Amino acid sequence: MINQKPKKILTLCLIVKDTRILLGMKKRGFGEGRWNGFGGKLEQGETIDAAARREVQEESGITVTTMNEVGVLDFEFQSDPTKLMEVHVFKVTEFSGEAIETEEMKPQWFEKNEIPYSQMWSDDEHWLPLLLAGKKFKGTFLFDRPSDATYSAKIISKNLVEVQK
Ligand code: 8OG
Repeated sequence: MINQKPKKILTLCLIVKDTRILLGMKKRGFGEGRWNGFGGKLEQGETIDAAARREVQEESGITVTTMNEVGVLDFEFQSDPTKLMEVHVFKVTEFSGEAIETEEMKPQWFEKNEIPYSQMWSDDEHWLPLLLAGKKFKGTFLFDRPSDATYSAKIISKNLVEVQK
């Protein structure tokens, strides 16, 4: 039996307004030093939707009004085949409040054509353009090993497809 650990479910929300997207610089923990959307793990008994809204609030100060799930990404790691992550990606299109810096994240608005891909997770340049183009997708990325503050995981293989719903 190879996959003994349960799949870890995570959320990731991208807030998009007109020509811009809000990203946060992760100040600590997993993903530190990279720009990313807002999200994280589910709390005990929490739905994926509720977890996504809570994480946006906690990490950016923004309250989500309208969001849609646009993608599901599976992440696998060659260094640890039992580590499986399933990230539910949401596009937030209506919200209230202003982005504020929190303990975890420093938010900043970027023009859609000036996204700092070189300071983001290596998979983002593949699927984020689909999100910005209004597409839905699902994908699997196999990385060499998990990223940390000094190492950016390399993609060994990927399978990313657009889906209709
Ligand atoms: O709770 P924590 O901060 O550890 O959650 C990790 C966040 O990072 C969560 O929102 C999911 C997100 N995330 C990954 N992997 C990747 C990835 O490859 N790309 C992007 N953009 N986000 C990721 O866990």
